[in-house]
Amino acid sequence: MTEITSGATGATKTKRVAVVTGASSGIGEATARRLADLGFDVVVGARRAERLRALAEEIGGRWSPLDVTDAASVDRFCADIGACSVLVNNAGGAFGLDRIEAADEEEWRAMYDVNVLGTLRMTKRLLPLLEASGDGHVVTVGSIAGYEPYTGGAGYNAAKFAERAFSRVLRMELLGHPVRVSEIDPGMVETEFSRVRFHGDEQRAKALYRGMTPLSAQDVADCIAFVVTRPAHVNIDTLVVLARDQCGATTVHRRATEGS
Ligand code: 8X3
Repeated sequence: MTEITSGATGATKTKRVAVVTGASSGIGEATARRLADLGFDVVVGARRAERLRALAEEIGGRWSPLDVTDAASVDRFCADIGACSVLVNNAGGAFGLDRIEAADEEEWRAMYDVNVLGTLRMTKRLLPLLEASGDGHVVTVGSIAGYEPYTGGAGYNAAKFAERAFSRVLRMELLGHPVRVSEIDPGMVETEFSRVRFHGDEQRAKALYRGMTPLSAQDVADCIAFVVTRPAHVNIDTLVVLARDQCGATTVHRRATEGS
């Protein structure tokens, strides 16, 4: 537990510090809000400083610019934290949906960098603080894409499979240490995810959710909140969470919509 002084009266309260990456939108933002509601001292990181600043002000948290693909940025961000009980490795994403014959090596590299190496950089840097807290917790946001490959998904699939391997190895290596390791693996969530994947093509991103009800960022944040609020001896290893309309990476029930 971390002793910090907070509140208008300056009273000393015990708050656990939670770091959330990729917190400027989507699952990261929703998670930061949920954890702040639960009484965590939330530290948010992302590249978009203005959105981050507004979020931190709103939730009474701390913020600092963070690019998990840049080791120096990770160092700067982590140097200011002081203490950490929970790390939510949420920063990540998919770039493109090309078949292997047309794969763009730069996109593959970028996916590996943000999803896999970004998670490594943050976890490695914060592990001493997580251990020192006496009840640390690393929560990594993976994906159903880490279980089921799909056509056009190879680069993202590979990154998400790797992230799952990372969590599993970390759990083994930390056995006997006071740090839990959990992965939250969602299916379709309506966030900026698909717009980014399709390079800003709004129509293509929207079409993905046609006739079905995807998860919201809040739905996934609820799962993360559940995982980090279990008693210290309970480790939720893996939580796969899909919309009721989805039962596999590519198996989706769609209702007829106007014009379809
Ligand atoms: C996002 C899920 O199935 O669109 O991580 O790749 S999927």
